[in-house]
Amino acid sequence: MALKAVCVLKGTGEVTGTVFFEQGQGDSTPVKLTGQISGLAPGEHGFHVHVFGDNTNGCISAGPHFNPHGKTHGGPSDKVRHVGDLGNLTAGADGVAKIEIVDKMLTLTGALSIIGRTMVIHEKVDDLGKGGDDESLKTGNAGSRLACGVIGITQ
Ligand SMILES: [Cu+2]
Ligand SMILES: [Zn+2]
Repeated sequence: MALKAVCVLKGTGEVTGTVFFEQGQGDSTPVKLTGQISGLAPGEHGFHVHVFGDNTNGCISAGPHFNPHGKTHGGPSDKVRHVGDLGNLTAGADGVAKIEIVDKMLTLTGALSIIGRTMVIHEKVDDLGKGGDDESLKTGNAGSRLACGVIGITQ
């Protein structure tokens, strides 16, 4: 039986979205993400799992990128990356970004499960750790947090 999770993203502006997660048996199976985010400026926007499932003071309470292995920031296909690093979503002229991601590092089960943590969509493009400054190796210089939501279990 597949494990399933869902995340509804909201912020202080017009950006909203829903992300669906699915994973087959075993925590080494990739996680598939689908869904969409709307209300974005056209172009690329950093998209990550942040460590805390806490939105008490808005998306900022979610803390930094989920990084249980103490690595530097990277892109989803890099060996050295935060577990939460999912790169960028690309919004079209209509402001909608479709999500079609398969990620080998995320898991919905075990000690490093992302359930109870927060998905964040950012204002700017994530430079995937290649920006050449300190901030690039922490956040990818992706700017402010437009919308976020806690990842929860669904049926
Ligand atoms: Cu982020
Ligand atoms: Zn990161």
